Amino acid sequence: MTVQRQAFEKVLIANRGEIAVRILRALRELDKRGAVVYSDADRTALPVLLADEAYRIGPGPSIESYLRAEAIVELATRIGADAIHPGYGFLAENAGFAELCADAGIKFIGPPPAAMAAMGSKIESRRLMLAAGVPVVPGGDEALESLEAAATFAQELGYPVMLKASAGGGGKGMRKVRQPGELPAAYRAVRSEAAASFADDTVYLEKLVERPRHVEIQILADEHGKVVSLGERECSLQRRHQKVVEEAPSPAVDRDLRRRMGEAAVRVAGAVGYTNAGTVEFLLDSKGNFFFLEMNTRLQVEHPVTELVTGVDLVRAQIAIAEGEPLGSELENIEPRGHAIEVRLYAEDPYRDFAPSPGRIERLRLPEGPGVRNDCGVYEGDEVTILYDPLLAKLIVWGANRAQAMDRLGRALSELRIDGIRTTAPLFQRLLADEDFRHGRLDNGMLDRKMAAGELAPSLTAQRRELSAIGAVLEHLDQHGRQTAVSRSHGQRDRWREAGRREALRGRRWN
Ligand code: MV4
Repeated sequence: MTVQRQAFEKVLIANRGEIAVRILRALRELDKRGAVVYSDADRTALPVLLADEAYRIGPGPSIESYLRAEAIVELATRIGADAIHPGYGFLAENAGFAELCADAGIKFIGPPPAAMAAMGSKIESRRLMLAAGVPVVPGGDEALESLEAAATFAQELGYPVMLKASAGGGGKGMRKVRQPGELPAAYRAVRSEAAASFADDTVYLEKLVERPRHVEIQILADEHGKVVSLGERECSLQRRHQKVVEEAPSPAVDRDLRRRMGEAAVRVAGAVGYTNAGTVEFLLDSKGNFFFLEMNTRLQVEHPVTELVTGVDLVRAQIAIAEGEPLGSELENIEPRGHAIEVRLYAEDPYRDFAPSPGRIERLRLPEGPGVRNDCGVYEGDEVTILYDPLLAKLIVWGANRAQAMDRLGRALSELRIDGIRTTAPLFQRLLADEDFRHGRLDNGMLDRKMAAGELAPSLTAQRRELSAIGAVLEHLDQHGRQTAVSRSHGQRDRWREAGRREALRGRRWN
């Protein structure tokens, strides 16, 4: 294998928000120039302020800006960038974009286009995994051409089953089928959904795995044929396929299971000629059986929890791999040290069905101190638009064990302050008080169930505190109106107390 070795001097980041900031930080540490693209809506966004160079790429809507593959590659050529980092989302898993980069002589910091394409068809990737000796959910490895074929095969597999679109992924285009009577409607629904969403209506069947965990393995693969596993992340706390909390290691994975899942993930990467950073998703059932689901051919949002328990800087590793560096032997057989938890701060109101909450961030105070990391893409005074993914920031904590990590998270959340917009922050204090979460009893439907049951609703004390804060301000206004002379002679302590009351009203903290 001949590998191109090239030290990058300038890297263009084809992304925005917290991940653009994360990549800029890695480049700065490596003494490389970091350039970003930005849309009109992001003219004054944090990555633009932090970058060495910033270039307008188009109007606000991502289809006219961050998704303009050709314009971004042309820009990279024009500014003399050696490589493009796609981050996650946007063009990160677009094999055509990776090809455009290659054609222009720009290194795409990610896997080869063929490895990305191999993971596109679920039926195809299932066959590949079976051949590579990687466990997949029992099911069919051929397209179902008719409802009759589906019914026959479902009977053979045994109900309940999961009907899936071959071109699907990330939760789109699938239906649980518990009994034969439900099959016709599910069959029609998945086929038409798949045709509409993916322009490919191929469907297949799997045995339904009940209340599984989502456990994924982080791998790194260099361009010299070496692949290593950096262990797992537990990502079962999701809301409608949107992850909300991730942790490493998984409370359900011991050393032996970690080794077996790691070996399977390494075989997955080998089977498709993978290079760079990637994630292999598995379903883990209640008996400790794991099954390959899909591979994410990009850096993931939740990569920091792996960084905190392994000490490996994944973005730095991605850049080194793309430069042609071989992976060192220190990356073999890494065991997690301590425990890390990430919570995602979305500009959404968790108590209004996660409705978007755009607006101006009036105040932003991020927690600090031992074991606390903020990957934040916004600043105080920033405007949050509804044009893009609502992820504002990630709060990640590390502790010597899971209990200490939870204590840290609670302490960090008590320091966190975001005013002006609603965020998912209040949810996490409630989650920390939940017995199932505390004991690590998680599955991929748990968050939806608990939200629906109102188990994570704001506590009575939190609601009472909000009301009493409002009351305190009303009382203050009343006093202030009648006793101007007295309030002018207020001491320092009183001014602090008044300021606190005002903030309490503005902040509307539920925690
Ligand atoms: C499943 C499953 C249960 N049984 N397949 C959801 C996303 C897509 N990658 C596959 N998914 C699932 N496939 C069988 N045979 C349950 C899910 C699933 C899920 C998986 C991972 C994380 C969250 C999830 C939420 C609901 C359903």
